[in-house]
Amino acid sequence: MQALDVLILLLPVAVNTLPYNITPVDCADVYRRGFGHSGVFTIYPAGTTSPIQVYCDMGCEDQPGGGKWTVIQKRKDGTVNFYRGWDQYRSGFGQASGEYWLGLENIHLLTQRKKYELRVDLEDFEGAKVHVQYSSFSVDSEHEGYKLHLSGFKDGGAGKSMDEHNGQKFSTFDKDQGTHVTNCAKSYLGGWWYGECHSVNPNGVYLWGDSIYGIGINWVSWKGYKYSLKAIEMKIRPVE
Ligand SMILES: [Ca+2]
Repeated sequence: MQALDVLILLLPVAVNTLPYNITPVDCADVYRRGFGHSGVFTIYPAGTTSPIQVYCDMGCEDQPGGGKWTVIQKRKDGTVNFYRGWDQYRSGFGQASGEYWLGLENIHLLTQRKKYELRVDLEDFEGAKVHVQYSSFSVDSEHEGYKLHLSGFKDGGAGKSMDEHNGQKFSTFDKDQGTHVTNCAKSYLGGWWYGECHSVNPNGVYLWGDSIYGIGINWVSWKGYKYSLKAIEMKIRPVE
């Protein structure tokens, strides 16, 4: 048998097994490896020596065939404190099985590798559910202040409040990079891409519905500044 024949025989096998030998970078890679159910998985956005736990949302009611979403932020019961400093927002905190923040460095590394879209699912205490989607989502490096880039808004009932944060750098109480003269992270008790200061506050204080102006988990174009949401989930997926 010629060397070329051997190569041709081996080629289909090599192609089929290839995805299984690649370390998954995100939940789309996990899905490709044959895991079609939602749950906690290990991904490697920063390389093979840096495993992190993440929640993969593999299904969505309006998207049959699997969501393949990598959840980067999740609030649902107030069990995790989100009023944290720069180092924590940079590296991530919380539990992949519950509430967490994936970490700015991980989010940056992911969106540097592939083109991603963003989906944000929101729920109030009356059981209403809405969402928004952006066809393009990326976060610059720490050197550039983890600046946010959003475009291609698609409304799922929550409105375009988050647009205001496009182009802003990330701020925490101990690192104010927001354009407003005050320290918005301190004023509104979260860590976020604050500008003048916010019109969405996903990492604000977990409060139960009606609350004090601006410090809760607000989504202004849906519920205003005085309503803190029951649940919010930010997730990203590579654009095919
Ligand atoms: Ca400021």
